Amino acid sequence: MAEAGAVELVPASTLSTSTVAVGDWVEARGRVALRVLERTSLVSRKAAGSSVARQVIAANLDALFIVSSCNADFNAGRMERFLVLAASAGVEPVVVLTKADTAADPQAFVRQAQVLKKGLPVVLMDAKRDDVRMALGPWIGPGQTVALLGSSGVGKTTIANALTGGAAAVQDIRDDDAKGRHTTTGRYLVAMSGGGWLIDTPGMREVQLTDAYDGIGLFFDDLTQLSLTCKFRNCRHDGEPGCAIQAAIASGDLDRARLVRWQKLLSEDDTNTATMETSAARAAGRRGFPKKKK
Ligand SMILES: Nc1nc2c(ncn2[C@@H]2O[C@H](COP(=O)(O)OP(=O)(O)OP(=O)(O)O)[C@@H](O)[C@H]2O)c(=O)[nH]1
Ligand SMILES: [Mg+2]
Repeated sequence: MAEAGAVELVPASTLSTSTVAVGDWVEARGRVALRVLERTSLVSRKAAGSSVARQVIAANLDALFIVSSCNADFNAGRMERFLVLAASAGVEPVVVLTKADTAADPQAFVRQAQVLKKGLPVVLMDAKRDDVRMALGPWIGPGQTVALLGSSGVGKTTIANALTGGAAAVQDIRDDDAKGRHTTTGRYLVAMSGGGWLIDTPGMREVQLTDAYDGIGLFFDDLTQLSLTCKFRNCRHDGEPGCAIQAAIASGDLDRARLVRWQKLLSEDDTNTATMETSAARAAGRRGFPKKKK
């Protein structure tokens, strides 16, 4: 995308297309893309399935719209993973709850999302009928780049169409379990009608973390801080004396389920990051690079 509109570029021989992500800005001469400009943010996850690769989702985002509908799709654990992805990338998260028109008590979903993090913006809407541009106004506009993430069928493309004036395909979800049909199949960037850029993405079934230690620490900053006051530095918060986390649970200040989720994400991130480092080292060894010292 250039000042004059969409331009099709060819990569220079020195530019590997595998290093370019949706949302990247490139320096171009004529129709030749020379290099990727420095990114302000990069949202990524562990690629789905058993692969040990990291999948880049989008570059240079200012805000991430984490979309869920007010029905069986809503899942606090999955939402928390999206929130950690945003924290890892230093991108502002916004929870967008669609299909308010179909729920008996939509505010119950708002409350469940709000407790995930103090001060988290949560926007409730009927994406088909409400003024979506007004509802998301604080995060969109000239110079802003935003992306929509969430499961299939939650209304990401419905929101994208409202913000861009486009008519990308949307499709009904299944009646029995509210699951979508994976209508959007690629990530793409479009100009928003009021300025700024929007990235729509295909529905994600699974969000596995990798290299997200800092993001988990930021998202669970209250637990991170509290654990620093445990008697033992290597406290596992599992019955050791002087454990500040267990004390907070006992006094009702901390929900035990949140501790379990924090530990689960840390352990998953640790395993995935270690596996990825090992496979990168192996690949480097195969290419004849020196192996990492143990
Ligand atoms: N009633 C109601 N229906 C909605 C709302 N938002 C989206 N829908 C409908 O939900 C269905 C799925 O919407 P999409 O926008 O295709 O969902 P998506 O998240 O882009 O799905 P994938 O592309 O498969 O990831 C469509 O039939 C939409 O018309 C809403 O707020 N209320
Ligand atoms: Mg879609």
